[in-house]
Amino acid sequence: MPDTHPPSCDLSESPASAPTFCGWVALIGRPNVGKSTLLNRLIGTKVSISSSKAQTTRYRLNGILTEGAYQFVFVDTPGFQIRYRSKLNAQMNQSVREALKDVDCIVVLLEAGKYNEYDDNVIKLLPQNKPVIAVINKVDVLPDKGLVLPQIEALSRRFDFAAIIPISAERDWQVNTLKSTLTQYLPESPFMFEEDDLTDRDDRFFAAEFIREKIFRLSGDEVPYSTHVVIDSFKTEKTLRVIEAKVMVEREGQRAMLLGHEGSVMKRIATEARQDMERLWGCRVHLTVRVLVRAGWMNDPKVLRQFDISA
Ligand SMILES: Nc1nc2c(ncn2[C@@H]2O[C@H](COP(=O)(O)OP(=O)(O)OP(=O)(O)O)[C@@H](O)[C@H]2O)c(=O)[nH]1
Ligand SMILES: [Mg+2]
Repeated sequence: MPDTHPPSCDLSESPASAPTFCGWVALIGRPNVGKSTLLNRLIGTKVSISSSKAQTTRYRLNGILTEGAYQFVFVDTPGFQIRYRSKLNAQMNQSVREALKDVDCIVVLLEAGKYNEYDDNVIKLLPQNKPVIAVINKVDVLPDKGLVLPQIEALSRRFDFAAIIPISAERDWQVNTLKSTLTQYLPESPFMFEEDDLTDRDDRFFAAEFIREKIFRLSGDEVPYSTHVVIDSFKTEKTLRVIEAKVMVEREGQRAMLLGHEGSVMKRIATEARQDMERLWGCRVHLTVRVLVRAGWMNDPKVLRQFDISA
């Protein structure tokens, strides 16, 4: 049989296609403004951990969204603050500064009805040579959305923002407006990731992060800041993942608090973390978590390196 396909139908050749746009967008702001909640909302899946406690995010995390001709790579960053100083905090701030260097556009998050010195320090970090969009998040907490207008007015005097957009990440209000505003700042470029990629992090990272999120959500005010999660073993079987993790704490008292009465707190942490992993991966997970005391890990550079805290 002669080949009757015209040359233009040869699928091995890449067709002359419409242009694509792909770029990096950093999400920055003081602790607790809703950066990670917004990242999850933008990409439509929970990849970044969030809690009502400040400084939940410790590591940069890229969340990828591909829609039509556009691919956004959102960079979630730790909350920027300079009041509490430890080596860990210094590393977290450094990762915010680094994130600003290589992106095409910056989204700085603020909170509706609030503005303080922490926000001021973030605005001081902003470069003049990149588009910066101010997002006023948590507008749902205002008794009347119109109350955000004076804040928009005041913000526009602090910095030359490309746009100022009020949103509610939690209620999914105006997040699409933000997304379509951002499309104009993505440069024309081939996609850098596969169209169905959600993040650049691997499954071990999410296992550790989901445990850390539950520690932030379910244990007392101080304990989460003294903990670090390490994945000791991660095995993938057909429909099951078997994960062994340990949580480092600074003191024996913190270990007792994390375990709770007859291990009840730790049990809940492990159960909820496992459920999140099962949702993300769509398979069963068997998770065991130990709690160990390792005094001084937060300020010991050797230990920080060993734990790959800046990864
Ligand atoms: N009411 C309301 N709460 C929100 C909204 N977005 C986020 N939050 C809450 O704000 C808290 C902090 O959210 P995160 O997403 O962890 O904030 P973050 O900026 O990533 O915080 P760090 O990682 O600690 O810097 C959580 O309790 C969220 O549920 C919103 O639109 N409205
Ligand atoms: Mg966060």
